[in-house]
Amino acid sequence: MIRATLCTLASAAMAAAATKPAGDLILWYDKPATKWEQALPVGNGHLGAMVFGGAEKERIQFNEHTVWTGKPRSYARKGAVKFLPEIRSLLFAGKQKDAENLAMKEFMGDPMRQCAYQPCGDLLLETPGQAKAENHRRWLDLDSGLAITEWATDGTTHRRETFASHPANLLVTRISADKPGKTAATIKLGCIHQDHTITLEKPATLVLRGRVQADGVAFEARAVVSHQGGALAETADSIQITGADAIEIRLTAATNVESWKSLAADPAKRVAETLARSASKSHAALLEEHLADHRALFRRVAIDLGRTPEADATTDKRIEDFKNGKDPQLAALLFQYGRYLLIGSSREGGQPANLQGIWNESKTPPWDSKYTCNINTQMNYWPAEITNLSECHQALFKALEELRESGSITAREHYGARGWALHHNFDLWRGTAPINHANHGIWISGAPWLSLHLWEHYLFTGDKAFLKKSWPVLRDCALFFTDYLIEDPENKTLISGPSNSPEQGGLVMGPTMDHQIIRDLFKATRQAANILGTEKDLAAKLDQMRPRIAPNKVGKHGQLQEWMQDKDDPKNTHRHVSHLWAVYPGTDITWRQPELFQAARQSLIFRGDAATGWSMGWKTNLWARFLDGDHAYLILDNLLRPQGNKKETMGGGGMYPNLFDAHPPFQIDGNFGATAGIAEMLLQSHIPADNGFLIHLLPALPSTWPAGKVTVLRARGGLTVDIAWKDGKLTKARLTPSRTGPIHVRLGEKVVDLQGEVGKTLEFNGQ
Ligand code: FUC
Repeated sequence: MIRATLCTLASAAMAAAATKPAGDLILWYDKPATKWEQALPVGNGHLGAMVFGGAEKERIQFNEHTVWTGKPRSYARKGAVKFLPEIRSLLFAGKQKDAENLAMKEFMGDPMRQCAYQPCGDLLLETPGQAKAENHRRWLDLDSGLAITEWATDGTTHRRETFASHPANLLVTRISADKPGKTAATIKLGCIHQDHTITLEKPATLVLRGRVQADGVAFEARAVVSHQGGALAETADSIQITGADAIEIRLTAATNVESWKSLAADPAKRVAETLARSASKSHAALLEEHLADHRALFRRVAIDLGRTPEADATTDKRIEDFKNGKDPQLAALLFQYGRYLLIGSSREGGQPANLQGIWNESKTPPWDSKYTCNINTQMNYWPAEITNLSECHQALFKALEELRESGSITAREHYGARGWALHHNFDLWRGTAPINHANHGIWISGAPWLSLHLWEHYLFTGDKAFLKKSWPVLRDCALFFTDYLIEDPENKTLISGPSNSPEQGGLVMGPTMDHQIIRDLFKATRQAANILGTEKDLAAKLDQMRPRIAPNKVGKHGQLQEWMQDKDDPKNTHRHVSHLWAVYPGTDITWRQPELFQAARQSLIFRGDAATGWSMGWKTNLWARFLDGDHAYLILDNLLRPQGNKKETMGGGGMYPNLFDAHPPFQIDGNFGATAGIAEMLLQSHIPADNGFLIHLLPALPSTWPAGKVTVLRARGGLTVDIAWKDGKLTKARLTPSRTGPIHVRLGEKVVDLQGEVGKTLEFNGQ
């Protein structure tokens, strides 16, 4: 009797709890979001939105990629170059503070701060009478790009679906129920910018017009409402639908930003054109178009790291429990989420993914939600090539063309040099001059590090037309350094400076990271010149300068030196691991140079495993390159902890409930770093091997993932690669080359040479 009662109670409780939606490529929750970091992101590279998923009240907070503070301007300080020789002399004389003081006075950008990415507005939905909603569940389906909320009231199940269509440039929300006539909502817009109006235009359209500041970015957003059945009523700023079968809202937004140089565009015209383009398309047709576009990118890669019943729990619970080591599918989900976020925040024709991708709800976001390029912007794009989203890289490449132009002024005014320069940040207005403070803002490797992304794209795709188009950016970047590098009076090597090892140690001459990057830049530019059959003189000059650049050095603690002097502190656990750039993402130090490789590894051990979000992203990749899968996994494990718990995450970094990476605060780079890191654990292709690259299969497989499968990754040399493994050993790899010739495959210590034929898939089982 008692037993029966307990069972009944238990099953009643189970019936009330929401059940997991179908599929494993989902983030799901059984409560609405109360905080932004619980809401679920959708995006199309132009518009981004965070869906809170409430029943009675819904908030869909949206962004448009060009809503920023400020306006077009140059940040270069005229005549700063006059002070360059003195800053260098002071640094050579060991007078760092004097050099920094002089630089603060005469060498920094004008102004010394850059602008901030801004929110656009809110789409607000109210459905009275839902306070007693049951079986509430909300989820994000990575495979379809749909954010869905479902709940039941009085026997009716209600459903809301939101997606961001790239082809239509629309944010589309559909509300429906499993019974006719039961769908109702009051629809409003909101905005936190002071200077805004919200009006109603017939038929059934809400219009938000606003300005970030008087002479700056102006924007318009329009929400067009339609309904099947029921009745419509309007007020001056809201639309009310009652008794309908379904409601659809199509929202788009645009600004007056014509380019980084002009505010001459007409937001109203843009919005009208966008809406008109799909006005005749049904909801089903819009959805179909969106799914085709999204899946063409997303479905290229599938990953299976194993599945346990833990994968049925809500995502926030899974993050809490990940430490138990029983939920490998969460790592696979994190991997795919990084790909999803890149598709959502970086599409051709849009701005590149910023510190928060495309999602931001604050007028004063952390670090302005701009582009910090002493690690963060680059990390955003680490997964782009290897995880088969090459097209998503294009938004960054467009920005590089623009930075080449704005950076040429900085090169001239600050360094008296040809080519272009970029310091540790840029913004919508393509600021390139040093900002914030001389002790970390004067860092010269923004341009070459980002330019190397062009070269990487070429290595992965083999696209010569692309290389030709990108050549001016690459060439001018190298040209800058032929003018900029200076001879070290002591040992006569060529060194960089004034610069810093991000973001510590202050202003110095010759930080190791700069030299590693410049060496790789010279090598890539030289090879590109060769491939394109152009600029022999420049190529010869690069050949001549490259060996003279200050080499990597091993210091007294067995570490790789971060600076010219052997002054590293083995107790330094700073989040930046800049001098390890040559191991990842660079290629200057590999296991083929055992002494330097060992020293770099020692440096990473000194830095420790505790870190902020992105730093863990970087360390995952580094341990993968050190061919230590278990250590790479350990870092990933730390990253997959609930954020804010210093003890568990060993540094405060981790994950928010919506699987957004926590620096903390939210910074998207850690998501991308984790995705790239998981890929790098399964496949590496950075080491040249006669006319191609060594394809290293399962280079850092952790013991926690004994069996699994990944399809279809990309490797340098234009290969696509599928890998399956069991009991920690390769069972089958499939390699499809884009050209005919030998393929060198490495598995464990063994290298096997296969003969590849263009477009023909080779199967390899390790023999
Ligand atoms: C760099 C990092 C910080 C932060 C900021 C956006 O300055 O050192 O940790 O990620 O970028």
